[in-house]
Amino acid sequence: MAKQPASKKSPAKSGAKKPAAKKQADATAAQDDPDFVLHSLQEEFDANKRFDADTDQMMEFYRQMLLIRRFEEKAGQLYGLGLIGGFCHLYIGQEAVAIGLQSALDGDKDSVITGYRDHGHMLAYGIDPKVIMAELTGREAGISKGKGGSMHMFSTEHKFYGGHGIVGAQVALGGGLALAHQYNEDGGLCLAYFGDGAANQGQVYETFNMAALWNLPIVFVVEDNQYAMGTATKRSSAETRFHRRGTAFRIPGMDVNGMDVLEVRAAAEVAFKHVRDGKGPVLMELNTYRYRGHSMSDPAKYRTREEVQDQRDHHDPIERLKKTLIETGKTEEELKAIDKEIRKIVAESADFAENSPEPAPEELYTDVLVEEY
Ligand SMILES: Cc1ncc(C[n+]2csc(CCOP(=O)(O)OP(=O)(O)O)c2C)c(N)n1
Ligand SMILES: [Mg+2]
Repeated sequence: MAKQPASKKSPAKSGAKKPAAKKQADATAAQDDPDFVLHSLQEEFDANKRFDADTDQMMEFYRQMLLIRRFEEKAGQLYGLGLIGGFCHLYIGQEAVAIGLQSALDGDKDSVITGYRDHGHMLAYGIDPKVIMAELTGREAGISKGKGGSMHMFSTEHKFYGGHGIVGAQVALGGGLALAHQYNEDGGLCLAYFGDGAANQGQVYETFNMAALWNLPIVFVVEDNQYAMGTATKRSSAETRFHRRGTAFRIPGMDVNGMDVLEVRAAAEVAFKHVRDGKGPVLMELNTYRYRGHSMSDPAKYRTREEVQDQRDHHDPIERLKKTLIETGKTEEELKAIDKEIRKIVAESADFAENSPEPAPEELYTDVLVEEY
């Protein structure tokens, strides 16, 4: 089969201020490389699936995952008390994904975008839990001034671009962020998270095509938590091995246990290096599980209690790391002390949120448009 001439592979030709000509040529070279294999990254990852963390690093991962867990439990309570309005999607069970991946980012350069299940991704940046809880409860001190709520958190300071309620939309927007990284030559990559349900959206594949064609610096992450609302992946998806779905676009895939933070981090090292080396997008499938219902209003009757209990008992990411830490000489007491400290931080964030004022009514008219017309 004849290959496309190089010129046909170029992105938008005219309006581009700085056409990344060299990168385009590289992209074509990669596509024409007869040795290019879609599972090459998987093989590299399989050769060493455990990130070589020292005890301090593991303790930090433990702290961060526990912070997400306790924060989300508290958010669930506040929702029950009527202090959180609208929708609220908890991240309990999925903590190792955000921590394993985001701990490998370059905070000064890289961008992140996700869907509405976004509290954990914010906390993974080390953003103060107080401003996140204030956002959830719709307070002025919240990170989006209390106007975004649970689903629309945002921090340009951290290059965190939301927080999106339209399933799958963040993938196309992530493609745009990656194009900006390439265009501005800032050396950053975009980490675009989406769910197993979102993975069936058409715009995801349009983005895959353009990202591969233009060799964009983007890591696509499918957080396969086994359900899209009440529908199990096997009932909604013809191909549940999501990492294979980039094959048609020559995007290498990686299959990762999202319940093991050290495995997630090891996978991140391989994927991010590939993208940073200018070799184009990667598709990662992170196999995980959400313990709670889709949102706070979901009684989760579509699965058995035993199924959830089995995940908690045998696959919990925090318990898994705790076991490793104890094997390396940490004591139960030391780990309990961390939990106590985190519960205090979370309780303080809830107090702060409850005692903060709501935004003034005039705020309804701000932040609507970027500029005035
Ligand atoms: C375009 C669009 N269609 C439908 C919905 C309603 N909806 C909200 S979440 C959701 C399920 C998405 O599941 P998944 O992508 O697996 O993400 P998860 O909630 O499991 O994190 C649906 C269908 C929506 N918000 N946007
Ligand atoms: Mg899902």
